[in-house]
Amino acid sequence: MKVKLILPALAEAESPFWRPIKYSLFPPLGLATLAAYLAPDDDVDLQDQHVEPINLNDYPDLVIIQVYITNAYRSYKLAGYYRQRGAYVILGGLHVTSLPEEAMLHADSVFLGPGEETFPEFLVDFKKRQPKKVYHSPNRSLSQIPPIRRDLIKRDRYLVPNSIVVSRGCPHHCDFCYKDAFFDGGKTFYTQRVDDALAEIDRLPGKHLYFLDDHLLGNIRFARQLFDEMKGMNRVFQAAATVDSILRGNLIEKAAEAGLRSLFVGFETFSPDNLKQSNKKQNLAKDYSEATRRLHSLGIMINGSFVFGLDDDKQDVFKRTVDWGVQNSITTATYHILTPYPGTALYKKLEREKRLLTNNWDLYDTRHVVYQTKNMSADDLKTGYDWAYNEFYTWANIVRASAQHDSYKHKLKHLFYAGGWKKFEPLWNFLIKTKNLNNMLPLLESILSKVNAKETQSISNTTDDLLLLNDLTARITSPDS
Ligand code: B12
Ligand code: SF4
Repeated sequence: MKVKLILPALAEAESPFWRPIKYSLFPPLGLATLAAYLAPDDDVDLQDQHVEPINLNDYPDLVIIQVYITNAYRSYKLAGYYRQRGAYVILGGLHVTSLPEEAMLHADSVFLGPGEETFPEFLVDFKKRQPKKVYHSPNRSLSQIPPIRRDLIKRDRYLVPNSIVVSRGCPHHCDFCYKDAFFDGGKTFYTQRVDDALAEIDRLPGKHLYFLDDHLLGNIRFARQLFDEMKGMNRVFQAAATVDSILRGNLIEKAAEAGLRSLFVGFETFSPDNLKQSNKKQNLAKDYSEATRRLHSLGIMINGSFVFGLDDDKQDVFKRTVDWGVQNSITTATYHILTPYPGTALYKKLEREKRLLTNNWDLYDTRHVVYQTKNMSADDLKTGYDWAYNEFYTWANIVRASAQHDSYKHKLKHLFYAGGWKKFEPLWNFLIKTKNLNNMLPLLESILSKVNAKETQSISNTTDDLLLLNDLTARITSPDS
């Protein structure tokens, strides 16, 4: 059977503000996970439109499309195109799970929730020529899932080819998060067996790993065992976790010993009212600055996530949030305009209050205001959001934030990481064009190396790397190149 798996590009990936590097970070792990259930003699093609143009001159028997909210319209178009060519087209992912009726108009079958159970079930039905219109997965488990088809991933197109997920969902229930909607009707948080997770790690070449789990520290027993076992594996890794999990017990120390070097942390808001309204109880009365100090003392860089536009936010929220990030030496900040994804408790609340302004899903990208705001105008919210991004990433603020770390190496790593992410766009574009992105991995690994061990030697390595990167950028951006 000829099978085609497609991750269509997100709408913003083709906007004038598109930063190609942001969409060349991670390969389509969900689709590679599904591909593992196909037969060995199936002819399989996996295409990610963020890193390659989609080849439309083919006639697959089965087309599998992953639908996010801002690629929904593009997904539906592609689905229509391939159905006309006689393919059986199936749609799944976050947006299909939120709005199955909408997706059904464009597909032969739709899938709600995770695919590890429903996709193999569908394949059996499809062979018997009796596929159902809708598949829903109530029994969730990650035990005995086949190894992800990483051979289908074009590694050289991604900065972080070694992305991995060892759990699904999260133990919390924030009302703006997709999580409860996606996992509705079954378990909302579950992990792999530690042995299986370790086996998947072993399959990944090199040193660097990026855990895409919503909350890697969410199951304390699992995380403790995983980190204990990873200790001797000589890996460096990045992950995401909540503020309370950083402050509680000694799990974060164990993570650092296992190789954790950078953490995505959901601070979201400083207002207790906002936290209560969003059901983000786990952040209430937690000392955010203490969490950052603890991470920094372990040499872990921080990517802080913040949401603007919650009902208690006023005009001063932007400056306060940026200032706090700089004062607390956050390495990178991810700001979002509050976005009510369909299916979430937030969407239902704003719908009840008649505050939703549009159902144009392309605008649900956390950069646009799609709802009636409370304590500031939509224009002020958008302007404040844009200002915050620009302000946080001025060189002055990057230098100010990095200068406050105790260790010289941490200062340099901070400068390198934040500057590299936001200030070396021409270099990234060049590397993407020349398909050399993957060659930057050793550099990333070097930036993520341990802060306190062999400090002098590593400092000189890092300085060399910084000079090299500066030199490269200067050459690439010079008019002669
Ligand atoms: C990697 C990632 C990205 C990548 C995505 C590209 C890529 N190559 O995958 C990049 C960097 C581009 C990205 C960007 C953004 N992201 Co993002 N991202 C993720 C992340 C961390 C991991 C995705 C993943 O690989 N999961 C693991 C795999 C195994 O799961 P999966 O992809 O969902 O696939 C499974 C199922 O969905 C299902 N499935 C999927 N498709 C299909 C199709 C069929 C036919 C079937 C049967 C099954 C099926 O089966 C798979 C196996 O179970 C998730 C968080 C998370 N843990 O999932 C957030 C997440 C998807 N991102 C999110 C957000 C908010 C964003 C941004 C808006 C952030 C921003 N401000 O810029 C942007 C834009 C996204 C958008 N507009 O929709 C939200 C999405 C909310 C929503 N409702 O859309 C998430 C859920 C994070 C969160 N907790 O809020 N992201
Ligand atoms: S902690 Fe993060 S992943 Fe978990 S429910 Fe809240 S926003 Fe979602």
